[in-house]
Amino acid sequence: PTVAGATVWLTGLPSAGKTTVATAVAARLRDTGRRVEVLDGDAVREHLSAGLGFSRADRDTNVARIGFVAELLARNGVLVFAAVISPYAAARDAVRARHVASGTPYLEVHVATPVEVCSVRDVKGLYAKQRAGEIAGLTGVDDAYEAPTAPELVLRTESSALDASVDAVLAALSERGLL
Ligand code: GGZ
Repeated sequence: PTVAGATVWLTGLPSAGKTTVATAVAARLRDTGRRVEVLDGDAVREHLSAGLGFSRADRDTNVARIGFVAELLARNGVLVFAAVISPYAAARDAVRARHVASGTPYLEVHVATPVEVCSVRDVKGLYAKQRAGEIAGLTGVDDAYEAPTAPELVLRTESSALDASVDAVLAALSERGLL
């Protein structure tokens, strides 16, 4: 039988650590010979979602597109790590429903780094730009973030090391027989 794929959907604020965790988990799994793909919101916005902005409608479209691709890959044996802010619960739930409909394993991971920590990390300088009035509608500051209510896993990156977060994701997959 073909190996089971899965989608691991990492949601959280800008600079929460979604991409860092996704990339690190993917690297570990590639070393074991698994087929792995990372779908990063920021990268997808240069290609599949080029031209989309940060209105609710555009964010929902972006999330739906990434969810569509993730399900295709996961259904075909790939372990997919989607690192996407995905601020709206309804859009995330639709992605989950698409996976459930095809019997494709789906894990939602809330990268729950508080905004106070994210804004100090400020990897891309967005929080500083928002404070300076150069951008508006920054998720978690002056735009919505609807935290997941029933994620399979919550990561507290402000108090645990990257390795511990990676191990937690791997354990969640392993518990479900997906590794
Ligand atoms: C949120 C923004 C914004 C605003 C630009 N709000 O950390 P980054 O910088 O490199 O990646 C973020 C990316 C968000 O893309 P997503 O596809 O993950 O978002 S969503 O799920 O909401 O569609 C961030 C950058 O775009 N960025 N302006 N106002 N993030």
